[in-house]
Amino acid sequence: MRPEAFTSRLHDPRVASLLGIWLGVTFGTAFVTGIVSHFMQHPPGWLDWPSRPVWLYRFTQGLHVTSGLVSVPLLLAKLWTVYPRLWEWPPVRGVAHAAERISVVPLIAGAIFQLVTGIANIAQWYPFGFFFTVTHYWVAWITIGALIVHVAAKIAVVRANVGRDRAARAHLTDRLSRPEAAGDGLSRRGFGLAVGAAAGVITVTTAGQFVPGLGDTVLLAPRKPGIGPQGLPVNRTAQAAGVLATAGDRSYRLEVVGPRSFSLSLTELDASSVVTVRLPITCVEGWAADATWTGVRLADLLDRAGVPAHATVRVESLERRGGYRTSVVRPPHARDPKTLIATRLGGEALALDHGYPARLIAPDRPGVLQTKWLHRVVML
Ligand SMILES: Nc1nc2c(c(=O)[nH]1)N[C@H]1C(S)=C(S)[C@@H](COP(=O)(O)O)O[C@H]1N2
Ligand SMILES: [Mo]
Repeated sequence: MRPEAFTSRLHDPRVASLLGIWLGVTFGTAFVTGIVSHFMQHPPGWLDWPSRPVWLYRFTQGLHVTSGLVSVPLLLAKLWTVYPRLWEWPPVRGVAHAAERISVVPLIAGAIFQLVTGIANIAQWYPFGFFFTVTHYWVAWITIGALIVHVAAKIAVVRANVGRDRAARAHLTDRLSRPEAAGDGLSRRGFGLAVGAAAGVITVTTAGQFVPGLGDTVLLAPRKPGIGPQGLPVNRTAQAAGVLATAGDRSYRLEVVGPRSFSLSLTELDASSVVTVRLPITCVEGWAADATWTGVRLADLLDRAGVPAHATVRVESLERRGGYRTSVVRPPHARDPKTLIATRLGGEALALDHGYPARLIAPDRPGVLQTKWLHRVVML
């Protein structure tokens, strides 16, 4: 376990520093975009997310998932590069050194946890007993806190390692293994190319799920834009949501509850002044798919019910259980002329799995808030 025992040239401080910089970029991106996604789904009282630009959430969430996936080869490479450090001797050289070493534990544990749970969520695989979004959110804070401590502790070392000043590098006591020339196995350049190629392949085969027109390159994602009923993926089917009987019921009516409540049958809804808009569904799992929706403007229904312009409303599904059976719509979205209670998709009646008889579709909004199988709109 002495440093001489690790003969690979890749246990090298410059390699570790370069990987560290890239990981800082990808984890920083995933953190910021993750916070955006969290506060879009759970906005504090003082915050009204804008409903424009239409593509904003598609962009931030696509970046979130892509930066997380690209972190996988980077993190594995980094852990390989630095693992001889585990056997560093003496294990601690004072308080600052001890603090720096201990901060690496939540950093590594948190980073691995975030990547594993994020990928499990994309695969809709929940072997763990906790609720994904809440845990993923809180562990993000722990991980980013540990990352900031780590960057603060290492910034001087990284500067010296990647800078042009060779003298500065020579002064470093921060050696991972024997000095340069020594070592065997893969060269540093070969390693860099391999890690870069892995990151590149992951980007190309997953980013197409949110970049318009690149759907055909999506080889690694479990759901692909363009594939599914009416050319659109489905996350929760009507059967899974337990709405097969209620959604198909001919006595269906949409209730609008406000100062002047009223209700409409599906025929009446279709006969109202309908408009057609092109908007994406943007799932938190990273896929986005454009579609053409036809329906009544939510704002028109709210006006008719006498709901004031500054009011917040809630849309409610026929679904009886499930975390996404209702969603809150604040004024920027409720009053946006592109926000519809849609009854048609691509010119046809909505498929049962896409929310027949009626669903919400709004611009710049996470998929989890695009509630399907609507039966009530309530002023809060
Ligand atoms: N009632 C209800 N609506 C829902 C959901 C749900 O589970 N229940 N899932 C949401 C999620 S996570 C997404 S991504 C979109 C997907 O819409 P689609 O299945 O029509 O593509 O529906 C949303 N609407
Ligand atoms: Mo979703």
